[in-house]
Formats: sequence, C-alpha cells, structure tokens
Amino acid sequence: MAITQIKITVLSFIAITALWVFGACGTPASAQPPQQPDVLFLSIDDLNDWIGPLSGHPQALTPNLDRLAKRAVVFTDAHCQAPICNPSRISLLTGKLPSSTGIYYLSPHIRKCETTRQAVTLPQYFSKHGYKTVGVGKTFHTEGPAEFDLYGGKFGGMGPRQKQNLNCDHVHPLWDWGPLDVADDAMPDHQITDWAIEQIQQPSDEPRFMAVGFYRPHVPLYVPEKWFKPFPLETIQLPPVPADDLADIPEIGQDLSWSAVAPRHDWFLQHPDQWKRAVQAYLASIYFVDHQVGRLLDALDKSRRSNDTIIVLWSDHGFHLGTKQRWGKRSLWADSTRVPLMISTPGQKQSARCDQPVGLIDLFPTLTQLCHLPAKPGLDGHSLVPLLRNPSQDWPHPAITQFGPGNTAIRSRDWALIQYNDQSRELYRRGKDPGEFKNLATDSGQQGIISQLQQHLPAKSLPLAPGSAHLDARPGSPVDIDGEPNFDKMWGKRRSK
Ligand SMILES: [Ca+2]
Ligand SMILES: [Ca+2]
Repeated sequence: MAITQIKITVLSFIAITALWVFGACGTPASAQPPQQPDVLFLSIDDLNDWIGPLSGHPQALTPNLDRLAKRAVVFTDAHCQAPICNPSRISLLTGKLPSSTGIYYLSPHIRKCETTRQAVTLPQYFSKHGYKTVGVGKTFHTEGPAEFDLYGGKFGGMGPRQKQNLNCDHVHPLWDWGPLDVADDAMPDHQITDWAIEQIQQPSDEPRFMAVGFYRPHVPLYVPEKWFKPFPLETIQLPPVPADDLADIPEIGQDLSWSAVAPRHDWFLQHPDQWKRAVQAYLASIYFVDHQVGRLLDALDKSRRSNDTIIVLWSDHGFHLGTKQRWGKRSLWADSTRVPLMISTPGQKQSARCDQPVGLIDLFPTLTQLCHLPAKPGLDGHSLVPLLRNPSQDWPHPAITQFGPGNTAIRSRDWALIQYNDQSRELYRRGKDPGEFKNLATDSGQQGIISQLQQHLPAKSLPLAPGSAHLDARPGSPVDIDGEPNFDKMWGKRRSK
C-alpha cells in the first residue's frame, strides 16, 4: 500500500472512531438521550501475550482474536495490577489498586474484606444505571450469582478433571497437561459459550452488559486432542531463557516461595520433553479458547447487535512457561504482568494499535464513559477514551502492578522499574530489552530515571488485608489452611520420578 493510501486509511479510521467516540461523549445537538451500547466483556484466564495480535509466540494460532483485532484498538502494552487471579480481578472490577484495598493475594475474596465488602463493582454499577447485567463463567475469582442480574454458572470451571494425571511422570499435583479424550461440548468453556450465545440471541429492551469468563488456558492444560494437532511436539519452540538471567536479580525477586504452587524450572530442565509438552498444551489451550471466542463473535454478528456492542477482551495476568526460570504467574516481570487487551467500539471496521502503557484498572472509567454513565468518583484508573480516539497521543500514566505491600512495578513507555519492599530494585530499558534481561538498577547513571519512576509509586499503600494468604487455602489442598504451602504434599511423593 502506498504511504498516501496508508495515511488516508489511518485518517479515515481516526475520523470514524472520533465520530463515534465524540458522539458518545460530547454533547449531542438534539435533546435525544444517546443510545447506550451493549457491552460484551470477555475474559480469558491466565492468557499471556502468546496471541497473534501481540506476537508473543511464533506458533500461536488465534484466528478469532486476530479477527477481533481487525475491528478493535489493540493495546499492545497493557498490564494487570496484580499478577494473580483474585487481586487482579478485584482491582479491575472495583477500579481500585491493590494498595487501595489491601487485597494483594488469593484471599481474602471481594465480599470477605472490609475494604471491598460493599464495593459497587463494574457490573453492579451498570445494573444500577439501567443495564441488564448477565454473567457466565469466571469474571470474579470465585463469585458469580450475586454479582449479576442473571448468572449462568461455571459449568464445571476448570474441569473435566482426570483421576490420574495424563502425564504419569508429572511432578506436581496441581498442574497437568495433555490431550483429553472428550468432545468439545464436554468442556466447560464450550458450554459457557453455548449459554452466552443463547443470551445473545434473546432480544432485550434494556442495554446489556454481558461478561463471559473463559477458564482455559488456566491449568490443568487439558483440551480435546484435535486442538493439539497443529502443534506437533517435535516442532515446539521454547521461549528464550538466558542461563544467567537471574544473576542480576535481587534476592527477593528470586524467592521461589512467590510461585510455590507451580513446578520448579529445574524440573523442566531435567525433563526437556515435558517443557515442550507444557508449551504445546498451552498453545493448544489458547487455540481452543480462541475457537470459543469465534463462536461468540459469530453469534453477535448474526444477532445484528454488533454495530451496537462494545467488545472488550482481556486476560487477568500473564504467564511464565520457563521465562525468568519461572512457571505460572506471581512475579512483577512483564511475562507475568503483560496482558491481551482489545476494545472494539460499535461500527469500528479497522484495526488500530496503541503502544502506550495502560492497565486493566482503566477499564472501569473507560466503559462508563463509552456507555454514557456518570463517572464513578474515587477510581484509581484513567479512561482510555482519549487513546481510543487517538492511539498515539501522549499518555502520562505508567502501568502499575503490585504483588504484596511495597512490591511494585512501574512501567512507562521506555522503562520498567520493579521496586521491592526491601528497597532492592530492577530497572529495564524496555525498547532495547523487552525481555527484561539486563537489570540496570545499580548503574550510577540511572538514578535520575529511577527517581522519576518512583514519583509514580502510590502515595498510600494499605497493608495486607486481614485474612490475606499468598496461596489459596482450602481443606484437602496441598496448601495448608493457614495459607502456607505444604511442600511435602506438593513435591513429596511425585518428585521421586
Ligand atoms: Ca488467572
Ligand atoms: Ca537478568
């Protein structure tokens, strides 16, 4: 395409988007109230940047996310506010940073904590302002029925489970991966999609906020065998993991108790075949969930509501599959914090990319503005509407991620600062070092930039809320009820193999 053509295309896109967004947010000429769009709010659990629009893994197959990207603004530098399900979702759904609620870990849950017990969450705010709110699957970490006008259920969530691990020589009782001998319709994500499609097909007199929360690629990495076929084991490419990467990381950053419920990387180094199998199963799980997103988009387009629907797609945090010699989430590195985030506004026909750092916490004020609801006071995020209008405009806000009081990552466009609560730090030059391999924090020439980034640390940081536990404490789980991991149960018997 000639440069002039590209310019015309970009300008037309901006004009179309601006028309819609200004129309949505400006003062209409007539006294008619603006029409309120529906919202389709799609979350995918534990999905990192291994999707086509973010190019995180060369073998990822995401034709339907690619298709959504063609009618959306793709936020290429979006980050969660906590690198783990419960606090990330609470932050998004309340519009508050973990440091404002004291919820940094897997517990307490939202309605069990004084700071959030009475919080009006995003779907509740829409419900209070005339929307019908519908939810299915995992939008909140565990909550469902009380948070929506209509809640469809979890349909078995992470299941179906296997009595025996598919991987017989597997190390960890909480994690497993491999092809399941079941049809797609036995999978909870498929059933959730069926339920959501039925809802989309129902006419509604009220504008509708529908949250659909998919469970894969959360572990166990089980999906039907056909989704594994495009990823033959011998072709699997592993992510780059420099052997000496941790040599410049402060002790607290290397503390493996942070990721105690995941297998250790040492085990994968001893079993490289299993490393490939885990990557293969993660890619297969993404391919499977992408298919479910596609089924929903098909139903939306057939319903003729797509020109009146805002689509938001997000994940609650990233995921390590060996990078930084780590597995799972629970770190402040970009592998854990970077998330897919796409917003499609009604009638949008073209793709745009926004490379400014943003957070999931920005979704609350963005959606209220796009849907003509009064702005909710006291939120910690910033409406992304200016970036939807002009994706390349200046953006003064860095993305903030927190994991425990005083452990905070600040990401500006050019720099990443990880500040730990023992005053140790990491500093990365993001453009030159997107993998965050070379820690510059001790370079004397960088103290000025560190001070600048520290200006963005939250002025007030609540301590851990009562009942906080690093891990999910449930009777019978490998995590003791006081929240401490039982390492014998976790790594005892199976580790001998
Ligand atoms: Ca998650
Ligand atoms: Ca390093």
